[in-house]
Amino acid sequence: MKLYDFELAPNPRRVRMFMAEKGVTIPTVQVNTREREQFAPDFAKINPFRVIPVLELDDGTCIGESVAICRYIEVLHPEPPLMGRDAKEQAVIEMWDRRAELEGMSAAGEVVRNAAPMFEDRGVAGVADGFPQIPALAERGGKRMARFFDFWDRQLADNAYVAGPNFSIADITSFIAIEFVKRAEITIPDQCKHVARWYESVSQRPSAKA
Ligand SMILES: N[C@@H](CCC(=O)N[C@@H](CS)C(=O)NCC(=O)O)C(=O)O
Repeated sequence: MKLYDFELAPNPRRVRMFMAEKGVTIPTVQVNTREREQFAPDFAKINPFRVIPVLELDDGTCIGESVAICRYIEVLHPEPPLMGRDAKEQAVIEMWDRRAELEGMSAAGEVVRNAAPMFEDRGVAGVADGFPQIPALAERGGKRMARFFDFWDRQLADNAYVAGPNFSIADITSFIAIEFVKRAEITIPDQCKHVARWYESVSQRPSAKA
């Protein structure tokens, strides 16, 4: 089994953080997306969408998508549970994780991909060129992040963690979204005290360094 990874990329970091929480290690193959290694002809066989992370199993099956990889690891290593134990917990965690992905990661991606010079003509992950950056999308992404922080502050006012009393994959996705958007110098707004408290506690976890 091996994980196609890149230490500077946010989505692979989600998987590394998930593995670190579980004490799982998997050998990695570094795919330097800054050097465009995802566009090497052979990588299309690993992931035709040309994005990382990908988990390659010993039988050759390639699992793309961070959450699908985490799901696989969760089934093999159920402790500590990060995706819920029973039907209700699983549904609530998935709800918040999807929200973190759709409202947080995707808004952060909108900002970074449409503003950072390294993504010029590559406004969409996994495309080599021909997708110009749209500055208005970066601006709108910033507004979406403000909305994300506001919702998360309300959720974290009443909950220790994003999906309730226990740390879960929803905290990992939320944390990485905030880490990702820092590249565009967007940080937790001063008034979001609950997000700041939660972010500080997640930052202290050893897995935050994975
Ligand atoms: N939905 C995918 C997103 C994967 C993704 O966008 N990965 C980025 C790295 S964080 C990538 O490989 N980008 C390649 C590129 O920029 O062309 C997931 O959850 O794993």
